[in-house]
Amino acid sequence: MSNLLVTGGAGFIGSNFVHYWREHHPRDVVVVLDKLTYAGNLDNLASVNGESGFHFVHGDICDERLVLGLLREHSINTIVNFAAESHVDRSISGPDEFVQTNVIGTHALLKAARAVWLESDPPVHAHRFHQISTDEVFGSLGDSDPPVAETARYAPSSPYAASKAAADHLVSAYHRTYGLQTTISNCSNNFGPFHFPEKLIPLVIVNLLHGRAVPLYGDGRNVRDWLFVTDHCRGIERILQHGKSGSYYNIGGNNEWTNLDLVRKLCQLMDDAFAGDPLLCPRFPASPAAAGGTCASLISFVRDRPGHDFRYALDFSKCAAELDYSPRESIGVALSRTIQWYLDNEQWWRRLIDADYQAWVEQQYGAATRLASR
Ligand code: NAD
Ligand code: TDX
Repeated sequence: MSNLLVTGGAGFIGSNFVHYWREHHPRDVVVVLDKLTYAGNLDNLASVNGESGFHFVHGDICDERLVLGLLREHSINTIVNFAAESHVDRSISGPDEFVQTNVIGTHALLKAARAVWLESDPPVHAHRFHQISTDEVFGSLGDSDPPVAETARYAPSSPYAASKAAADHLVSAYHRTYGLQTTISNCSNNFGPFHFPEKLIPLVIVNLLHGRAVPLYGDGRNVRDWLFVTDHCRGIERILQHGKSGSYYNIGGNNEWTNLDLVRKLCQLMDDAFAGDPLLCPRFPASPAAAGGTCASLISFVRDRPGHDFRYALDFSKCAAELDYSPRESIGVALSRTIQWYLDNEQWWRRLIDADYQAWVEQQYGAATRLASR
């Protein structure tokens, strides 16, 4: 039995992980520590909040004393660190918070873990610090480059990626220098329920429903590898259970798409959803699909993201061989399920489309891309 501290557990992947873990390990204790930034949302945890064995703590990972107290109070033996500023575009317009949370915050967690697990009397021998990292730390690939393995050099492009790379180096240093038991996973672009609608897939879904332009950066030829969030959670579970301390593991999706092809696929799936459900037309009358048109008419090319990485792709053969990991979800089915989740949970994303957020999106990409509100 484990007692987990899940930092950033009210965000997109963290909350999916909490649900996954509670379902598969119901006897474990799960403590979520989350600052509830714009990206953190207690609604994501509504179905578990108040249950026995689950605790939510509103706080900052940079607060080392708070973390020390939580590790002791709940006899935590596993930390899974999802907490981060996670949006590349925001890191370009304001990098400071990325350094603060992603670097200083991870270091505060490491210091607390070292104090409680290694320096207390008696030390906690069976412990694990797991860091959630990203494919972005490896930098951009060309069209014909092979997918990157764990041994590839870190070459981050954006302030976001650089802050994640710095955090990973600190985690690795705490393993080599102090003997902290650590693992790091680098994963591809996730998608699925509870994804904040500033990231490509949920932004496209919400804009299509409102007849708003879908902004594709540059020529739309950049490539991302897509991973359904539940596959990611299963990969993390394997690493926590069987991963070797001090190791890095790639969790890939084997699902490379150009942004343009992915958005076209989403448009097609949305057209199909409207064709199959007459109730969607009165709910979302501004969508082109409501008037028998096609959602693809909303695709619009906008100025490129500065330093936009061309392609990411992960070689996850180590995870497959050592941990028997492979992604299970097919992209078509998983995208349809994701669209359906957004259709079924309109209240969830409506609340997020507030004035502050709209102002930020508009400032970044122009009025045409602004999300609609009621
Ligand atoms: P997210 O932005 O949806 O969630 C981040 C969460 O961290 C939020 O709940 C936020 O409130 C919380 N948080 C932020 N600063 C905090 C602080 N100082 N103290 C405590 N909590 C804080 O992010 P996500 O997409 O769920 O990503 C989770 C992790 O996975 C991140 O570390 C990210 O770098 C990594 N990752 C994400 C993807 C992806 O496709 N989304 C891919 C690879 C890696
Ligand atoms: O409006 C958009 N238009 C567009 O063309 C947005 C939001 C994105 N894009 C492009 C940029 C990327 O090539 O789509 C691709 C995906 O963009 P994001 O959803 O912003 O994700 P990305 O920048 O690839 O980073 C994501 O995956 C790696 C997560 O946000 C990171 O946290 C993670 O580390």
